[in-house]
Amino acid sequence: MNDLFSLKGKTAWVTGAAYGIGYAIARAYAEAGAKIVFNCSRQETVDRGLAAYIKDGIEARGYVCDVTDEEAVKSLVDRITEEVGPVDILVNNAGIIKRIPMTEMEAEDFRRVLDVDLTGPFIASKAVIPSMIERGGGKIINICSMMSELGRETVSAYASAKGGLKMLTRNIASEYGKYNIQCNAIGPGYIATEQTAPLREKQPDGSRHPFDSFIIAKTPAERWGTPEDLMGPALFLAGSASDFVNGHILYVDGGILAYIGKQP
Ligand code: NAP
Ligand code: GCO
Repeated sequence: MNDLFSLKGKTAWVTGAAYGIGYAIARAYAEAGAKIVFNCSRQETVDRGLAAYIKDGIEARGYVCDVTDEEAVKSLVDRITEEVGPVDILVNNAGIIKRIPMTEMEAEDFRRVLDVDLTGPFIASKAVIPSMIERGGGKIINICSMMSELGRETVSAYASAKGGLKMLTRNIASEYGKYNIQCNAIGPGYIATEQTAPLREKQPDGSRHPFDSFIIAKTPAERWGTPEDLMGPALFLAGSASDFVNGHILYVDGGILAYIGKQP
């Protein structure tokens, strides 16, 4: 049974895994025996991530590479293959959000969010699938969102991207399942990371941010998630335990999507 969750001998590439959700997922994979590689668009973030991995006793390789740059991603995959080994597990975690009311949002900003959060996973997946086919299979895990299912004010670009990522997940599963490639997604709820820090900032009087209180009322677990809450689900989708799971969006949200919300 332990082999169902073992990643011994596997190479896992987690995009954007310098901290936050990606880092927690990479840590879970390392503890399950995988070799870890990650990339960020900035050297300082890669350096920050490498320092964290070293502190946690994890051997990881970090590379500067913007997931929206197809030539750079292709070169990165060649470099990973040469320096570490062919990618067995890809986690499309790198992502950005811009919280702007839609009618005030520049088209360029909308396009950038779509480019990072949707085209990036397309580019990275396209870069690793041929080698996975040659080697008899692989795992692709996309990091979706509550916004793959729900909208809210100011996140039109992000919701459009994450909704699209849900369907890209299903399409990769459909197109490449016959090659023993499983493509699934994790849909985290509201997780306490740098990306959501603005939504949790204490008010000047020390009270909770209104959005913080809102999420607590919308979550049956009555708490924000932590990156560590995603480690088990991510490990399940990366190992042989999920070999017959394909095109699935696994929501890890404390019950938000099941719940109408607490009466104010
Ligand atoms: P985060 O703390 O903002 O970290 C994002 C990471 O992605 C950083 O390492 C960043 O490094 C990297 N990145 C951003 N743009 C990139 C690019 N173009 N190329 C390569 N790397 C890039 O994010 P997080 O909260 O951990 O979220 C990780 C993923 O989970 C995202 O896809 C997010 O949409 C999703 N998610 C988050 C939550 C949540 O509540 N936090 C919930 C659901 C889904 P650089 O800036 O140096 O590139
Ligand atoms: C927001 C948040 C969310 C979370 C996450 C929820 O502004 O609503 O940033 O989008 O990041 O995606 O699942």
